[in-house]
Amino acid sequence: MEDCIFCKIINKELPSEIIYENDKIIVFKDVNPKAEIHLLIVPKKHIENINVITDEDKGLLSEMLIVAKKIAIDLKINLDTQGYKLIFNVGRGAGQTINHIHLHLLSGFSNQSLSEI
Ligand code: DGP
Repeated sequence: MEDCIFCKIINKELPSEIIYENDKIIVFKDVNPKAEIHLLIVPKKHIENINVITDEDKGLLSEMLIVAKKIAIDLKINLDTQGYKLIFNVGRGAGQTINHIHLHLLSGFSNQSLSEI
């Protein structure tokens, strides 16, 4: 997608702090972190949001969760003391600003309201 910021990050046309990458998924730091750890898990396939996924995307979406888990383990996030949240914003009304599916992984909160993420 020509005008998609995340497609540009995926194609390395825009810089980002990449944490993990495989042939289908990239993970990078959110430029405007709302928690100590704030990562975006992004499929390389351009899909606007959860509302337009199809059966064909089942594998990709489960892989996003598997990657989230792997990263949480790699970062040694303790589930009892810290834990993490996984969030999809779907649609402008829910705060989606980038129209390319992304899963927020957040961990380490001060007093952040969920509605601000
Ligand atoms: P959402 O509001 O759910 O669409 O989340 C989009 C997130 O993407 C938001 O938290 C800020 C982040 N973001 C926007 N532009 C960039 C960028 O150019 N680089 C990075 N690393 N993150 C970005």
